[in-house]
Amino acid sequence: MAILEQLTSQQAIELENKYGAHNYHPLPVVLSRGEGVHVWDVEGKKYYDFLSAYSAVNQGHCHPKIVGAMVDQAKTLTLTSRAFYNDLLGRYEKFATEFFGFDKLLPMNTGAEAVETALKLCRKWAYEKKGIPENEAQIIVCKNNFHGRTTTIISFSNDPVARKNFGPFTNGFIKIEYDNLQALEEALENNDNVAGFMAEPIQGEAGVYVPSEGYLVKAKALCEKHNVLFIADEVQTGIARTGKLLAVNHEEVQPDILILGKALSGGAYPVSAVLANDPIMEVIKPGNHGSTFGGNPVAAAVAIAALEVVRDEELAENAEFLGQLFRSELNKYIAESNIVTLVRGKGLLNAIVINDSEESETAWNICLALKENGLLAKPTHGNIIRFAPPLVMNEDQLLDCVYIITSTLKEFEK
Ligand code: IF1
Repeated sequence: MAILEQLTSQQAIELENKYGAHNYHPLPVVLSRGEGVHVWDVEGKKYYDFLSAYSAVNQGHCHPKIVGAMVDQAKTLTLTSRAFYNDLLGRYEKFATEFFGFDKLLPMNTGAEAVETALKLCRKWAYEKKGIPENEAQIIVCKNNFHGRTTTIISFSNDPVARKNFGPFTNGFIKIEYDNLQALEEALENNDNVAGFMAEPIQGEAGVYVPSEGYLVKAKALCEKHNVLFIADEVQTGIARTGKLLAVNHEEVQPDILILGKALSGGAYPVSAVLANDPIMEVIKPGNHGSTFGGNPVAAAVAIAALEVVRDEELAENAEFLGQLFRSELNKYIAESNIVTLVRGKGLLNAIVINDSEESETAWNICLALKENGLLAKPTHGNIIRFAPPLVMNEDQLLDCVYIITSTLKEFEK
């Protein structure tokens, strides 16, 4: 511990470089503490966090209620496996199913695991309820999707960096254009073996791409017409991030299968879940699926606390209000800017597009300058910068951040 406390940023970075696999290219900042909307580096410099661990820390860093629930439960019982019952899981399942309006919940740990779970559930439903011939089920997905890193999930990614030399891949996926109802209709009409349609309500990794109004509700209606399950991956968009509890709530759509992760624990612990109603979830029987850690008592206690914070602190309403303010303030700047072409997003999931090529270093350099000025954000695709602060931010802090962002961008105006 003493050695760790004395580490400089440079030393910490060198350790990761030497002993860790190089599967990330982080911004050169080494964080050692977080509280609410702020994080501090090992030298003690304070930053606004405008990534929130990719929307996992919606409730703010080290929220006392969430950490308190975690610590209390960690001192009492951490893991039983599902070979035995524990006294927290059922309570959590009741709370979360009522919170989101589904009959049942299947607990997992990471987002990718929950996506895998949803795909397995969808296929099994298709064979046992819809009557698709064995091994023929197809699931429709969208171009430029991001659903995680497992072999099956990257099988239907179109990001060459995420896929290259990881084959052979899993079959059974049909890829269509996102935000294109005609493409969905054609895919549904041309194939009797479609089990599900899976989409992100806003494409995150693609660059915070918000679909046209009505897309989700019409996609759901098309799925219903063809007896196909509508699977919403709300791992990133869910839990108040976009200004509603779920991003599908903007169009009052109830997915057949809902996938949650990240902020389900407020970023304190890996907690993910798949929710569905009985006619779907009942196809899963003992031995079909599971996880050693999924549904453990610490996860259950943390998730209940994390959802209570979202409800009690009205984080969806705050995200909606601050999101409007953020975009309108940035739009005032963009009207006179040569370096930023637009801001888009919903609630506090937003991105700006930099007026430069996708291959340019400009967005990365802007993020380095933002870091110097006390705000942490990360480019998504080359020239796009995502802005997703914790939802516990207040109006003064948001305006302070708008000032940091616009004054930093001005340094880059040609
Ligand atoms: C990384 C993006 C965010 C997700 C959706 C499932 C998962 C994710 C919609 C898997 C994860 C993360 C993981 C992260 C980068 C990232 C991301 F930039 F790729 F788009 F959040 F903004 N579904 N998204 O967004 O969840 O297994 O990671 O818990 O480092 O790969 P996971």
